[in-house]
Amino acid sequence: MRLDQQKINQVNDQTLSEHRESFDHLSKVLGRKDVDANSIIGKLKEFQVAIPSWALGTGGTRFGRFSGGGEPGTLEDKISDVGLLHQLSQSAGSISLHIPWDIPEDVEAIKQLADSYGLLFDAVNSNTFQDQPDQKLSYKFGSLCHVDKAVRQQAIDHNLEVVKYGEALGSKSLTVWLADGSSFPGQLNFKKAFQRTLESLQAIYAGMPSDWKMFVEYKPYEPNFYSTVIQDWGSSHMLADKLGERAFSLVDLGHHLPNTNIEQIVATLMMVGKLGGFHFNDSKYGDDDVTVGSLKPYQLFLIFNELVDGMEDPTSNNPYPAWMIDASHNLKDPLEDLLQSLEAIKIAYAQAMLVDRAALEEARENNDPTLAQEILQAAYRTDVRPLLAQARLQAGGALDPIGTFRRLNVRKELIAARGAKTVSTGL
Ligand SMILES: [Mn+2]
Repeated sequence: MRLDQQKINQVNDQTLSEHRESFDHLSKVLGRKDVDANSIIGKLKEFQVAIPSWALGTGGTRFGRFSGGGEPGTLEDKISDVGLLHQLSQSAGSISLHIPWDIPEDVEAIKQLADSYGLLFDAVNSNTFQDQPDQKLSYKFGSLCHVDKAVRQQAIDHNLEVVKYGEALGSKSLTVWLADGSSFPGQLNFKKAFQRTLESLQAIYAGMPSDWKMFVEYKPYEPNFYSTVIQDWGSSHMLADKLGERAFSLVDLGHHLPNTNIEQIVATLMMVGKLGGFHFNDSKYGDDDVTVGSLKPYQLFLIFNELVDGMEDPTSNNPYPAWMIDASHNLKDPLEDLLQSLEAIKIAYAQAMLVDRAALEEARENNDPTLAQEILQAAYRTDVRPLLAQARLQAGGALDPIGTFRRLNVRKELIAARGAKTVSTGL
């Protein structure tokens, strides 16, 4: 469904003068610090985050899932939902497909549909963490690391098939996340499993078009509870390094053990030009439990501080990272949760752009941790929301995306069109 632009404008009009007042005030405050609000707005407008095709239904846990109404049942519906998010936020300009959950049957029609919403196809994602109904061999004991060559070949072939779909849609990268590992001590030969994984990834890498990138995602545990073959950024980087210049590590915020210094990982990977992709979420206990920025917004800011530093570093040859939201939308309306996520990501990005980098560097050179903290927190404590709202307004989006989503009764209309009891594929 497409929202009537007039209706978005009408909702915007109700708070427009209030917004203008806040924005003018913030512009003046930033101007006094020699910060040009318009240049930040320009960067915010360019910043686009991919929405994965599995994120549009209500999430759950292995104990249960309580689906909401009006969830998208087809790939077409999912694209339409991402279109809605993009229309409201002007920041969700691409979709990341999961194969085989979302195989496009008519590629041209799917491409046209996405195009009609102004959406591109970002990285495609393979799935060797579960068995499909028609699958010959099982991934119960691993896929790319499996002891049986035939299983490894099946997993390699699947990844290459995913690349084919991606190519047809205009994607330029493959994200590989493996569940491979072991649940019991002694089960797996760590060295052989790593070696076999590398060889399998090399076969996939060799089969990708020459302008494609591969992102190697890591995760410390789950679904295996003793060891994971690609457990951390070190393992991921070793693989990416051996694979070649078009292979990169992918950092997923939730794929770290508690208290890991993720911002340092980001800085280090960007220093060597190997941070290719980034997945956003937040978590208290593990993985992708909750909405981006809902628990640790300061950590998110510190991470963005390094991302901005890496992106602005003229000595770094790191490519522009592929951004994606990768979170389970438990309990909340997934579209509202994604709008909140987009807002949190852009707040952290805008705050990071406010950091006075020259002053920070000087404080570091002078061994002045107090001043360094003052500089960082001055940026973090700036309410940048008027900049985000102004960027959306200029691009034709909503001043208040969630408020507009509710005012226009979008979920109610989706339920009327798709039904009250719908279950979307995914997590
Ligand atoms: Mn991820």
